[in-house]
Amino acid sequence: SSNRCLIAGNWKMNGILEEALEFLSELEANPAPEHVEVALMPPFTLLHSLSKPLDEKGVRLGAQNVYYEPKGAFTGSTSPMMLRDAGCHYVILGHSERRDIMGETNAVVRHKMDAAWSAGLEPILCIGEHLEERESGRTNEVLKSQLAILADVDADAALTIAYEPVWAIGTGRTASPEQVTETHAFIHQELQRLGHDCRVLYGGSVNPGNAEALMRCPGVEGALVGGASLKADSFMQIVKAAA
Ligand code: G2H
Repeated sequence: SSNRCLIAGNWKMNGILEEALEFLSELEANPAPEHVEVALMPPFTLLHSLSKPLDEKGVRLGAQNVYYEPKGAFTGSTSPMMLRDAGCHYVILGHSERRDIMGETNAVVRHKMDAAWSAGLEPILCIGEHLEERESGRTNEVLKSQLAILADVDADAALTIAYEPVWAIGTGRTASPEQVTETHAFIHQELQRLGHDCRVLYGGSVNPGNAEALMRCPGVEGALVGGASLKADSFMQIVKAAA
């Protein structure tokens, strides 16, 4: 269903002000089709400066992480209210880079989701299996345990899921349409069992060349785009492929 479709750009640890301004000026030439929602997750340092110009272009703002405490002596951390104050609608949580590099557990991710909801943010919860998990037939088991943190969450909580197979992230290797269709069907089934009807995005080396085939897969309602979101031109090509 196209009005549920979201294309979100995750800049990860990339982007200084000069590059962000160039991105904005290139957006002028590439307006988004009306029935696709577009969002951008730049680093924290760019949130305040991008909030107004992105809003004027109908692009929603998001952050890539948040801390679960509301304020206080937590050097280096950012609270959910700070993100709201900077104009964020979304916050990415549970990205595999944070799980694998920063050691975030499902319990920490759930704690952050609760904090995000209390500040009015919409989490984009990332889930996904590692290569050895897929190869040993444990994909569904891993996804099920990552989704289990939603067990006692209100059915109407604002939430988007992003399925990102870890072996397809930044590797240039994408899941095949068959793998994506099969895995998204499992995720939707699991969400339904848990009482949630939320949007499920695909992420992992999405680019202008493969976006159309991926976005056509049943159960795929948008994309979380990393590398290809750094340039407005390729990002907007992906947005158009989803239209
Ligand atoms: C997956 C994705 C965005 P990339 O992490 O979250 O990144 O498109 O570079 O694989």
